[in-house]
Amino acid sequence: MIDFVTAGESHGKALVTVVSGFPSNIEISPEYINEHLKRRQAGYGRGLRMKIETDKAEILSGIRHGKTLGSPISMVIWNKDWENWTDKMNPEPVDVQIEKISIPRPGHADLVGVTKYNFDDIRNSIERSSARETAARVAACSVARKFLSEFGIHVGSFVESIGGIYPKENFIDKFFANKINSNFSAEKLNRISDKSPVRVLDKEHEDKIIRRIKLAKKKGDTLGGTFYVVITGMPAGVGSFVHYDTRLEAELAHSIMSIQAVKGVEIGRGFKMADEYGSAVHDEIVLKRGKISRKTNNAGGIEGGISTGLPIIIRAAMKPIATLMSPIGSIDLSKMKNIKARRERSDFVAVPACAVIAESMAAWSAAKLFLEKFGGDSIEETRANFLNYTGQLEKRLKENFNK
Ligand code: EPS
Repeated sequence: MIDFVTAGESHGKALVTVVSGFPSNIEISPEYINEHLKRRQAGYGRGLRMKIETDKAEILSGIRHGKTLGSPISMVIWNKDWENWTDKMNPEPVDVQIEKISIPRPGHADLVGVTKYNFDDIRNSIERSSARETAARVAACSVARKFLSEFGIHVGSFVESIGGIYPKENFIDKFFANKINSNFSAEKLNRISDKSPVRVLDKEHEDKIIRRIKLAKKKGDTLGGTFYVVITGMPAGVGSFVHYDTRLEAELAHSIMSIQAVKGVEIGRGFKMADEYGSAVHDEIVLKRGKISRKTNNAGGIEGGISTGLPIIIRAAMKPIATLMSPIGSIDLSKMKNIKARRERSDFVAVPACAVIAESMAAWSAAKLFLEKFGGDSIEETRANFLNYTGQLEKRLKENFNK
């Protein structure tokens, strides 16, 4: 069973993660992890913090000469901004007076945090609820991503909309129509979307979105959006219907929903399916050149909590960033009076980054259930189990039904 924890405050010394449960002999380098950390930092609409930080993972344990040992992998990402926060965020008491924050931002964890943890300073809520924590998640999930790639399983994403601006033609429809070549790698999506500052797939759409973000910035406002994560190469049979917590859909939804500011998750055509006749949405089973396949992929690659072998398609919605430069109403907890909310240095839009984080979390969930199926203490053992199960599916089923 794989597991990871993260620790670290947004303006603390560092972010830390410990990853456990992966087999030995997975090849992984700091460059690989750092490439995904860099992707997480990008995107038009990020705040000034991203100019300060160049996130890099320092590996402390669990990897020797570029290969996993099977032991816990620990990593640290140093916060460059820490040097500007040594008093405010010192783990030890300090002599200087630190101004307390008493005005919560609606939509942020500020108020619920002080309510729940009985804090006397909103700073204590801000720091750990911050999406800065996702840098550690991306580092941790890079191990899962690399592991999956060894089996030809790839994870990619693109932004579908920001501020309600959708593309004229949605590339994802090709996936739902099962018109995508069976050896298409989701990495190709990243190769296109990573070139766009808003991670969309066409220039006209990009221009419209950038205009919308500029307008929001001018107004001191923020935007949210929607994005797709696609997993290709997953064989049929990962996840299970025998327990609620082994269902692949449930596992993925939990992972994606756990990302800061995500308010909605769909698998396949999700909510749209609810409006249609069954005959219009269920994916007809067909034989294509002797192989079991589907006419369409509206289910998004999962039926009964188990992967079908088609691309896994996840859509998520991120709400607009809560910190507003033209703030809305709040209260001052120290005076118990109505007042406008506080400003804090922040991003205006973080949907492109959120999609990269969602890729990472999706890779984690996919690797978790993949390993539960195929197991192994070394990647060689996992591979042997994998190869023994995949291939010859049609022959195996036909033989079973003729016994
Ligand atoms: C950050 C995410 C956002 C940024 C943060 C860095 O965090 P939050 O969820 O708290 O808004 O705004 O940067 C700062 C807190 C800052 O000082 O600018 C990230 O993804 O690294």
